[in-house]
Amino acid sequence: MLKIAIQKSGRLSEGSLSLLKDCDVKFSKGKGKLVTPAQNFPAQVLFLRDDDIPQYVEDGVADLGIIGENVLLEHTCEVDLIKRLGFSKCRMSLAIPRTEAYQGVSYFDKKRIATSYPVILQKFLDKHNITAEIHSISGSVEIAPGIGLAEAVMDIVSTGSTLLSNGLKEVETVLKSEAVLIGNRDMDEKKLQILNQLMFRMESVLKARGFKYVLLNAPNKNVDAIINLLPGMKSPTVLPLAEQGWSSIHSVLDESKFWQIIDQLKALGAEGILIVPIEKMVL
Ligand code: PRT
Ligand code: ZN
Repeated sequence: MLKIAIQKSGRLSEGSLSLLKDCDVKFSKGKGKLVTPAQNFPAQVLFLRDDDIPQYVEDGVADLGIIGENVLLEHTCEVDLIKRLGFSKCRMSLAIPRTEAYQGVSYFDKKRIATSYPVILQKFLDKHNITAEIHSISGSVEIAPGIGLAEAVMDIVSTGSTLLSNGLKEVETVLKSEAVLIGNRDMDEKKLQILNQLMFRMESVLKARGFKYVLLNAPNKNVDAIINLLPGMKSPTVLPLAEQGWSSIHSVLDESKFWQIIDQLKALGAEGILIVPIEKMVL
């Protein structure tokens, strides 16, 4: 039985729940429940505060955990980073009042910086040979300059609107973060076997994200040119259409590339273009 800790409620919950669901690990998330067994996989899901997860995984209370990479780096715990999961992306940045002129990191020398992530900030300051006073506070970091507690902040930024509405501007990215899967270092053979099964599922789910299945019809004379635009997993499938001189082309495509090539596809006579989501991809 593998014990998987995920955030009870917050910015990681939805992504963690949908990843497990896409891996076909089914369980009911009853209100107020702290632990629930999976119905069709040898696992239990624990619902915890994200900050508690690294320690629980280190101690073996949970075998696996899903947390933000920022939390992992702040809590220097003895756990393994098994996989980056691609959701809950954000960055940790230094920000200063909008009206201040900024010429580089030396700005922070001798300044007071408020943050909830003193370990990460200290590492950044050391790397840049900056001596600053770190004010460790647990929430609402962005108000610190306004109330005279600090001259700068280091906080998590996603859209940037929190900084903006507090009269701050982002001046340095300290690190980029996303959800990560962490694991206990002493799992026994049985647990490692279940972990292998879960990783196989997770990798096929994560690989499929960001890719689409493309189907289109094209005149035969342009099939080669269109195939050149559509690098499939191996090579695209080309099938003759009932209509003479036309073919149907099927391929897998990086979603972000689709909008770059759509005009070229149309210029080559592609018609009836369908873009279909892929649930899992086993290579
Ligand atoms: O209750 P619990 O302790 O479990 O949750 P929490 O309140 O500590 O964490 P939560 O749910 O806020 O965030 C969990 C994780 O999500 C973080 O550790 C990050 O890895 C990731 N994440 C992604 C974010 C954001 N985006 C984010 N925007 N965490 C926090 N924010 C906050 C940020 O602190 C700031 O107040 O959102 C504000 C900035 O957002 P923008 O969009 O205005 O820039
Ligand atoms: Zn937290």
